[in-house]
Amino acid sequence: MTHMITPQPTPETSATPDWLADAIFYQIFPDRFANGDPALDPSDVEPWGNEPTAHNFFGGDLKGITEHLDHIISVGANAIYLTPIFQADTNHRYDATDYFSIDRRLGDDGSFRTFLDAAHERGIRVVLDAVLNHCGDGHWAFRDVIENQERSRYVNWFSVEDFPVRAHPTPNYRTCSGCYYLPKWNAYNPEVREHHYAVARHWVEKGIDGWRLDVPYFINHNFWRRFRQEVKSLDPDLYIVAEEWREPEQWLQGDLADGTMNYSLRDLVLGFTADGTVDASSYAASMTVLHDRIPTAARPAMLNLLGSHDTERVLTRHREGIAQSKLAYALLFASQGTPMLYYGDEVGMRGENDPGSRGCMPWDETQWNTEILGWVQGLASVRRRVVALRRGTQAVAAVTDDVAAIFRDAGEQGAALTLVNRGATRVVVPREFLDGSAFGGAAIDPAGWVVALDSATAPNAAVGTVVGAGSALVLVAAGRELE
Ligand SMILES: [Ca+2]
Repeated sequence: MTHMITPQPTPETSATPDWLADAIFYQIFPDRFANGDPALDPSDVEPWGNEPTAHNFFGGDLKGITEHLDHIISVGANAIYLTPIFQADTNHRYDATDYFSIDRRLGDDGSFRTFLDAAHERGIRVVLDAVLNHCGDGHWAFRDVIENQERSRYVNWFSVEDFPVRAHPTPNYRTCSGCYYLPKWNAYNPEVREHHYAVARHWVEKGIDGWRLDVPYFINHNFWRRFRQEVKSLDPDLYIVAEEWREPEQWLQGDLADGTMNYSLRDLVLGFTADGTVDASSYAASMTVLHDRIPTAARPAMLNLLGSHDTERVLTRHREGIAQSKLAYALLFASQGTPMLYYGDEVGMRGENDPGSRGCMPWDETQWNTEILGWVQGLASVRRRVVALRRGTQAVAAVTDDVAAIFRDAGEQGAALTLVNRGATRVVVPREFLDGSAFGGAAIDPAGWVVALDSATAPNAAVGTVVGAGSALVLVAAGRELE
């Protein structure tokens, strides 16, 4: 009998969800956001606000998030990305022990239902973390392998080299990046794939609005192609966003993810506002290259960010520079793609990279930096009101070495121009940036701009055409008349 290999059908592709153009995300690390139910705290819980370490717990939970949805609304966000919430052993929960249950320290199915309903009632969508490359060494299937060794029913759910299974000094099974407590799933095993797709369907059926794919580059594309089909067949409006640090386009051809975490944009913005390694010309040129690498349909679905649980915090990266941090936020909210705030950055939290950036959200408002909060709220508010900032095309140019300009054009629906001056002197904005010709001849009435937001503390006489030293200016214009 001849064994035929069935040709693969053309991969199914689908459009990116429209709601992403209007979304502003807020990322939460659940152990550190708010403690709403002390009864769930682990016995070794530490006082809220202590130094975060790789191992300590602070008792944050789903009830705490539910109780603070008004804060998320007040910042201007309408979507939440939660890092993992399933049963696990660590505070970060990237080591799932059971993907079908909520971690007992966070709550249960009931508190998840309450949280999700409360979020949806307020118009907030919820995206969860799909950590499917690896689990924790406490996962029931891996425990079974430890217990029964080569006789385990689940032995081929992992990639074990020889027996007995050993974690030290070097694990003899595949892991995530050599980490012994993160055994890697054997994604080539159909049973594992079915388990993972069942996880995806389970939480979609509970009502979530999307999945963020953790280290998707460690699993083959066929796995994610089918993942997308499974998820999108339940609801094409679900958002799939891939973690990605350098090469976004591989995920964005319509068959894998809708968008990626835009760390490339982060590098450019922070290079310009924080590090001084990127001047306005190279910022503009690199932003244009990045824009052109991303397919048109995926551009509004990119998840733009300045920081996350895997980086240092925005204010820390700017060496406590509040004015410079505000410039970075101006560029974030001016850019095409959905902006994401990392919890606490909006009130000026500080923190070095993991574990420093995973501190406890301060709920004593006297500890908040109201200048940063007011600025972020202002940017979010303008973005909500101005169609061009959400849905306009994007062109980026340099006015001087220190002044970058992002032009967003929605034609009849208006335009927006964000100017960011990191330099020490005020700059008069040349006419070609106001009439649109610097951005490819968009033909805007140069007198038609209105100041929507200006971070300069001192008023200046020619406001609207001058961007102050170390400040950002957001201009908006009504739409062009049809010719
Ligand atoms: Ca708690």
